[in-house]
Amino acid sequence: MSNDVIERLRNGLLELDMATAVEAASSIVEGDDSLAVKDAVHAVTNALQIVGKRFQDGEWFLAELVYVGEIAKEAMNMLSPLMEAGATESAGTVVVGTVAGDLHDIGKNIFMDYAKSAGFNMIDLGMDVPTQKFIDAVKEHSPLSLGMSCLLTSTSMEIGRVIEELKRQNLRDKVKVIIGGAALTQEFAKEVGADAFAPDAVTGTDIIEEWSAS
Ligand code: B1M
Repeated sequence: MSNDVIERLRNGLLELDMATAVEAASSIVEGDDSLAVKDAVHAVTNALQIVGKRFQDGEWFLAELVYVGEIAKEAMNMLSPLMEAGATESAGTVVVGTVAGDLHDIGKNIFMDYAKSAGFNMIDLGMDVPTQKFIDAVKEHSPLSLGMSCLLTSTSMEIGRVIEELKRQNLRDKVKVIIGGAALTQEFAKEVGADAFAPDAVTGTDIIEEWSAS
């Protein structure tokens, strides 16, 4: 697979050109090359980081942020099935959601794709997930791990709330908590009592694989 198609995907996002991004994602899917799919996911992530900087610097506005989010989701919806193709037997169940008040789900979905391809049974609670919904899902599925994604500084304390509620309901020692998303850090994870912070989807998958094996 040539680098040109990956570059076209990246440019489609950076130039807000849905047709180019979809055409490039479609070529990658037709190529059925797992390495190219990983490069493509990396290109989407990288382009969104650049977009975030443009937004932060006042070069781009909310309308552009919304549209680039739609392009990224369209491309990821096409790429996702190829990432799931490697799944074999279940390595365990993981419940995942984006915390209350937060409507970012692209990174959460990429983490889910990687974890699925490593054989995990992923239960997606979606985004803007209230504390009680996380707790109910832990009670219902008894998962190996509970994953929370968070991209806004203003909603990061939701993670602490969920962990406190797990403790209050005597569930904390029954589930490993992993957190990820651009607003979080290792220090924050320690502060709120999460078991692990994942800076990216690959590291997140490595962490739950370690938990699954132990
Ligand atoms: Co928003 N937004 N946004 N946005 N947005 C950010 C996050 C921001 C950093 C942009 C900026 O200012 N530089 C900023 C947050 C600042 C802060 O709080 N620190 C921001 C803001 C301010 C906002 C609004 C408040 C804007 C407004 O309304 N004025 C608003 C909030 C809405 C809300 O949530 N209530 C808003 C809205 C949106 C859209 C809806 C338009 C759209 C999201 C669409 C969607 O997700 N469906 C959007 C987008 C696209 C972004 C940026 C540009 C890209 C986010 C993204 O998808 N990145 C973002 C800039 C940035 O992140 N630098 C930005 C790519 C993705 C693959 O990365 O999610 O980090 P990420 O995931 C990574 C890892 O973090 C990790 O794996 C992934 C792949 O490696 N990971 C996990 C993530 N979750 C994990 C969970 C795990 C493990 C690993 O285990 C459970």
